[in-house]
Amino acid sequence: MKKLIVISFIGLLVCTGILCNKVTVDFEEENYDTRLSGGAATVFLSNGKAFGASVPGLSQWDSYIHGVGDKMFSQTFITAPAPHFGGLGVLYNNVSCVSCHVGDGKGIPTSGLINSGLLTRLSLPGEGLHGAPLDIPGFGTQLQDKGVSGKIPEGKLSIAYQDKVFTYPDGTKVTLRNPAYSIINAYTALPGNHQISVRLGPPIFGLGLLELIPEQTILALADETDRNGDGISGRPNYVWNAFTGKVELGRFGQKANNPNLLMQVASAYQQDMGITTSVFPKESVWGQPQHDGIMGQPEITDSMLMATVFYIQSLAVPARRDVEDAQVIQGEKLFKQINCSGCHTPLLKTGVDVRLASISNQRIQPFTDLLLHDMGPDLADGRADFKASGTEWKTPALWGLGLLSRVNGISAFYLHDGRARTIEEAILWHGGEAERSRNAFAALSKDERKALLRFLSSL
Ligand code: HEC
Ligand code: HEC
Ligand SMILES: [Ca+2]
Ligand SMILES: [Ca+2]
Ligand SMILES: [Ca+2]
Repeated sequence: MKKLIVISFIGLLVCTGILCNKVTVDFEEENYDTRLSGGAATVFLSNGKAFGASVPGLSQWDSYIHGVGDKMFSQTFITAPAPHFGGLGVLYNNVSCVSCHVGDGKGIPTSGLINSGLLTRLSLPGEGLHGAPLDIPGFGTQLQDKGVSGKIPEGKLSIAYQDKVFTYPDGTKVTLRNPAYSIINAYTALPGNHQISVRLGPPIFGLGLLELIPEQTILALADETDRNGDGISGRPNYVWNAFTGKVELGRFGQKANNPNLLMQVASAYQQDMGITTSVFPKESVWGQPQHDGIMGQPEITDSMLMATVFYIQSLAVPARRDVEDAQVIQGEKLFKQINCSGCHTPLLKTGVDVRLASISNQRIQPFTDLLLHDMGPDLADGRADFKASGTEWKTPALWGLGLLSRVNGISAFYLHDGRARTIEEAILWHGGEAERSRNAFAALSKDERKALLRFLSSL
């Protein structure tokens, strides 16, 4: 616990900007190497391991901790009692972090299978404690679809995809798959008014950099009343931090529903795998019939938890490729011209992390504003998450986009629930605040669309 406090104190210094404010660094925009997506935290890898490299320049000690975290991330946990890596369940969604974040990239959207990278958030309409989604009695706010031997899962997600054809103004057709979700085999009755949000595990590299973007930078990108009239009105989420006991800016999770990596990782252990920590010492099934009501020791130690957090903080970003290709350069211009960049912010600067020079003060190209946007009815899950409404999603980072399928070895899946099978499909789903951009994309010539897609694949 002591270690945790020291580390989070350092984190607090960083997050409150005490350090960030004092440091001003001038970035040279001319002659900058545009391949450096993560600044000094960039690695030149474009193979299946492109998301799994540590940031350059780690000390020997930091490399050691990164390695411990790497083990924690890829470790398959088993049922307690076990001498090592026990504690899985009582109920859980998967047996390891890596099974939902394959190769530190995305998960694979299947239901129920062992490699399913999907999870289903649940709630009742209204607000729970501290503005969180409201628990469903007997289920909590996440559906655990697997259980250890002798325990019954809370239920299973059923997915039915239906084809939906999009026709470009030039007559070209693209078939999208529209998902319909429901929960089947619930272990006890689910209230009729329950809400569900199905989400696919996103990539986890480069997140140390995103955690370091000064809060003022993110807030400055928000335009809640759309003063500049471009149809885009991003706004921040504010969420509960159970560790500090405060409401803080949300950054992680697909609705920016988590304030920092410590909270994100500790809740993943608890909710996704059934592993308790000192941050969340109660099992996810606490208070449900299948729990014995006994709160034991945390199932992993603080140093194991912090190593997992550090592992994620110190994962590098893969460099861009083909940046001098004429088609890629044309695509980049179009990306700005049709205002994709209105949400997918190309360039940001990080603040200071006193432990890690290579992620501090970096010029990065994440292509996200970390803000919430109304994406229209077709993408809506209808479930609020703190300040995020049922139609809002956080802009995802686009770095590494062209490498996703190489990393998971199967195929890449896009959008919050993996419904899109290509980057083009993902764009065509954009609605709401992104409708103008989507329409402008559809109105481009075939060659221009190709150029834009080529640019996105170079990220
Ligand atoms: C069952 C699949 C699953 C498992 C297991 C899982 N995750 Fe995730 N992870 C997700 C999903 C889905 C999200 C998005 C959650 C949301 O939007 O609320 C996510 C989000 C994250 C994020 C935030 C990413 C971002 O860009 O906002 C991090 C970091 C993360 N997980 C780390 C972990 C760690 C560490 C573990 C193991 C302790 C783990 N995950 C286990 C599915 C999973
Ligand atoms: C109003 C803000 C906004 C605009 C404008 C916008 N996007 Fe997005 N984009 C988002 C959000 C939010 C998501 C996530 C939606 C979801 O998961 O349901 C997203 C998702 C994506 C994805 C999928 C990423 C992944 O890993 O799954 C791609 C690719 C993408 N956008 C490209 C573009 C392009 C190209 C344009 C311009 C034609 C564009 N976006 C315009 C907000 C925006
Ligand atoms: Ca457990
Ligand atoms: Ca549950
Ligand atoms: Ca605006």
